Amino acid sequence: MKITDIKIIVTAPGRNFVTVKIITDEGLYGVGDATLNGRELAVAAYLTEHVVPCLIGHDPARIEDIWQYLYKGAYWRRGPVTMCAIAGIDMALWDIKAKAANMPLYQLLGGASRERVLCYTHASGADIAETVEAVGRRQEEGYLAIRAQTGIPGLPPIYGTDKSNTNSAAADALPREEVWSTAKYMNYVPALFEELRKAYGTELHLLHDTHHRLTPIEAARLGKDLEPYRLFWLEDTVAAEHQEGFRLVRQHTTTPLAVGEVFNSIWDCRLLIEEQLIDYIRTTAVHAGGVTALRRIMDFASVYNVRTACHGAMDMSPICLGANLHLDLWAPNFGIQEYSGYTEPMHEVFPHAWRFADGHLHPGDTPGHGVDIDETLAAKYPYERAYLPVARLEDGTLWHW
Ligand code: GCO
Ligand code: MG
Repeated sequence: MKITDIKIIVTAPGRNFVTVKIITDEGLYGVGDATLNGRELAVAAYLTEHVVPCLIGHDPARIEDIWQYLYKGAYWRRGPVTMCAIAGIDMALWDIKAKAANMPLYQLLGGASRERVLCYTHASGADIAETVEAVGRRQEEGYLAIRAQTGIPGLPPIYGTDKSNTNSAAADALPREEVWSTAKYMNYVPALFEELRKAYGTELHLLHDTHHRLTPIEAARLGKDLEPYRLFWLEDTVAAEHQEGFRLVRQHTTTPLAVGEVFNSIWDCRLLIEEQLIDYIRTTAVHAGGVTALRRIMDFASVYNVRTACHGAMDMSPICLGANLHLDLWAPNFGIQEYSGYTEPMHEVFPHAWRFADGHLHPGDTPGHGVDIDETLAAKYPYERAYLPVARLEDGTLWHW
């Protein structure tokens, strides 16, 4: 089999997605997600200009060799743009291999280790009362694990609580700015979890994301303050590049810790996993170099009893979610899968075999990873420049978002 063509498809059915479609001389094709939120066209150009010409005529079965060729062969390693580009190609190649074998991808990885995949979704509100209600609505939809984020009275909407978050494209020509106060946040947020436990009891899994905004000592204190409410995890406490910072957080709290959604390679996870400073690793197929690389991270984590928790917000396309779900079904050290859901046009542009029921996901049994792209429909949603927001402290200092 030979690769005859590779299309890079950019579409915005509510937000921008970059999709790789690899076509072969035997009529089989595969698709992969290469979306990097807010920097989509950088990845599309990387692929079109630098990657696609190298792969025409190659054997799509040689996934590992192509991965190494794109990683080592570029000389410039890692980084989100490079790793998303490699991921798009890699997911499409695994899709082709599994279709050629007439098997769902999880069978090629070693088969299912479980019947279904536990997922968590998002709930948020402007204040504690609104957030408590939002969590209740999600629970009624069947979710068993819910990430709760609350706005802080007196401050404009903050991370995870601004409803326009889903797409800052049309409304804002430039990044929206949010205001952040660590002190106000840390005084307010423990009461949210106290109220959630009062309202819904101890069985519901509750998660919380601080989006890299705390210092290690602040994170340690928040972890301690939240201990009575038995969180499933506290996510992204400190800036992700500051891996040593987790030593201090870990020494002080028994609240489980998760991190890694902005990591791009196994090297970014190494210290945290080797020293068992975290409980969950959040790398995801699109940002960490595809199925080949994510499987390696999952295996490495399994050696240290760190569990998987793939990033699965709406800015990863349904193709990335599909690839993650095959890995989730297989991984012996699976923990949980994030699933924030998609809008109707997104479901239509990316028809998929994966399905949600009773708080769980399943990748489906269609050969390949089971997700496709409807190119005719995709063409109806042209790219629109969009940015993630930025955060500033009350005095104007730029902060982590
Ligand atoms: C999460 C993330 C997202 C990110 C978004 C960035 O835990 O799902 O923090 O909300 O902010 O994916 O593109
Ligand atoms: Mg997060």
